Amino acid sequence: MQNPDFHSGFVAIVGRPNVGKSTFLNRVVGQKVAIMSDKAQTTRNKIQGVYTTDDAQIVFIDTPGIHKPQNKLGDFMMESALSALKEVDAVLFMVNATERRGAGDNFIIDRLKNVDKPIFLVINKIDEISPDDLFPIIEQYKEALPFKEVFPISALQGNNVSQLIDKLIDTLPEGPQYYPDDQVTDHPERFIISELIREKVLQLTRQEIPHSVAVYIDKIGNENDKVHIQATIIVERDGQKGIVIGKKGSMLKKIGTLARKDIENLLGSKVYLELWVKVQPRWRDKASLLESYGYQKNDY
Ligand SMILES: Nc1nc2c(ncn2[C@@H]2O[C@H](COP(=O)(O)OP(=O)(O)OP(=O)(O)O)[C@@H](O)[C@H]2O)c(=O)[nH]1
Ligand SMILES: [Mg+2]
Repeated sequence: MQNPDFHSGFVAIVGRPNVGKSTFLNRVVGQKVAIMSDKAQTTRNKIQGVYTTDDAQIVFIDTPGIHKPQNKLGDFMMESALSALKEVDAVLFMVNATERRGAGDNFIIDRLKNVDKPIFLVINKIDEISPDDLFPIIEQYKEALPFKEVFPISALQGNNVSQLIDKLIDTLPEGPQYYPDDQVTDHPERFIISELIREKVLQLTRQEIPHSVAVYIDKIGNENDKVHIQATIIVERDGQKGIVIGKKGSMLKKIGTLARKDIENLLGSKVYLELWVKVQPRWRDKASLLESYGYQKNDY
């Protein structure tokens, strides 16, 4: 039977691109549910990560980094991020300890002014600064909002993360267990598989490629003792297709090998991954294509 003092709730993680929101989420749930890269605007959809103990369940909502939209995909990402604020019991506003407060942060702070929920300021990447630098960083934000608490953390190394979780649990109301103990995300495997492939493209390519890529899963089936996956990497121009394929297919092979390992980890079985590359001009500005590549409203 469920513990009568069970605490639960939804917590949004918002912040500028690249501050470490997805890294934090993955660390807390102990599994890669959101892809990560050093490129800004890695996350494109809201992604739930579920953290469950005997006494509590926190459903974190990782969101796309908030930035100025350049196309319909960007509009979609911003709407996903900002809509998360309406659905939650608490908010983590994450900033990067190595960057000064900027226009992007101020834009988010303005949105948070209308949010009537406890807001935690999370200063991430403290492994990259000296402890003496922390105080001036806190000073930059302290007056901006009535933060419930300020937590300097390192999502990468884990410093102070469990303290933050304990405090969040204290803040959340008594409530039901929304997801079973063993469920760590709301997204179907198909989505995570496409994201793991996109992550490798992001990590291995540069310049305009990361922003121009979508991944579409054509087929998942069982063959002998392997899972056979066919997927298409969508880019916007022929030149990008050439880069993703690489010399004699070398880049596509690298992407495939790394993605296959991650997908095997996820599924717990051997995988045969077949990748194709297709050019779809200006897909980021076409509503119908956005939807078919998984960027649709109410994405959970
Ligand atoms: N040194 C250091 N690097 C970190 C830390 N947390 C995240 N990073 C790095 O920061 C980069 C961005 O991490 P993500 O988790 O993808 O950031 P994000 O906020 O989800 O980014 P978007 O999805 O683009 O908004 C990656 O290269 C991470 O390895 C940290 O605590 N310390
Ligand atoms: Mg992210």
